[in-house]
Amino acid sequence: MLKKKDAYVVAVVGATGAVGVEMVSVLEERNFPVSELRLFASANSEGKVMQYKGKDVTVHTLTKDSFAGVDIALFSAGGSRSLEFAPIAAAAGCIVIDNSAAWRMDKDCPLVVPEVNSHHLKDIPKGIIANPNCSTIQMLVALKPLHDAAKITRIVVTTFQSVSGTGKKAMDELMDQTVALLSFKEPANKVYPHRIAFNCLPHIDVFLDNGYTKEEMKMVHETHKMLDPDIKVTATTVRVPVFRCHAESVNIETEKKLTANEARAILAAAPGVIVYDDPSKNLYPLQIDCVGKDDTYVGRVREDESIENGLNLWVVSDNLRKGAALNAVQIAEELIK
Ligand code: L14
Repeated sequence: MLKKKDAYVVAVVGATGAVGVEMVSVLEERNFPVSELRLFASANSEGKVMQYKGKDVTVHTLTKDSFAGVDIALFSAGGSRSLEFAPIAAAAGCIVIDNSAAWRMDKDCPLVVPEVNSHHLKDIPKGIIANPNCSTIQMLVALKPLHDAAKITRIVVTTFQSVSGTGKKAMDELMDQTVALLSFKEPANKVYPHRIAFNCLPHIDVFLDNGYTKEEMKMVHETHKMLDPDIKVTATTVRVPVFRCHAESVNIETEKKLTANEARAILAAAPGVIVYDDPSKNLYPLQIDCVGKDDTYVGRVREDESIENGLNLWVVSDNLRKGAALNAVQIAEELIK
């Protein structure tokens, strides 16, 4: 679908957002072959100037005519904008890689983590590829090699998600509330329904009729679409007062027995995974240490002694990098291979 070229016209839609900014820097860092970078955002960002490879690039208002001549469009501008503009971009001839939840469960849109299911990129009927949910991405980067080795039958996951997933306003809210509380002032909350500073909220995205949140059900449905529809998955997603990086407590049950040592060896050899696990030295992955990192870090690997074949893992990754911008750029890299 994508014509091979020496370099591509790349658009970033939602360029001024937390993920958009990261997309621009990941394109630069990885030296993606860009012949021209076009940045789009909503009207309030019109005329803003961003930097790419030492040059100024002006941000323009997204319109229906923004996509003429664009080869690859990376979208991170929210679900409703993706629903409206991704088909317009695809009709103009570009391949869309969309970071929102809008197209993920569309059977004609591949949902891809390159380490897990890059083969799903063979067929892109709508010209739209979906970038999975941040929490699902890092969980599957860690679980794919274990599934290949021992066949996972059930996953029980609890997430500890940073506020940057919600965007810059939420990062400001955590900062402002923390400053207010430490200054003996009353903190205001606008972004979340409750205070996030010094608190955890068992609530990410909206509640559904089954009592789960949409974020929790994304982890179920996206795991089925990308890894294996037969795995039983249940999730609890929790917002924690951390700025960046998500952590996850993941319990798996497998068909074949894996010892903790075997699991660590499999993970150490897996693409995109770093095992960081030495309890004798208090070593385990921490959200504050994974900021800006590309890999998914796994620690606290141990056998679940309550069942025959089970493991517990602690999985940490940067939600704005592997959970969003980096994974999107890696999909683009797969397309031009
Ligand atoms: O990509 O942390 O579906 O509030 C939507 C909720 C990303 C994270 C998605 C959050 C998520 C976001």
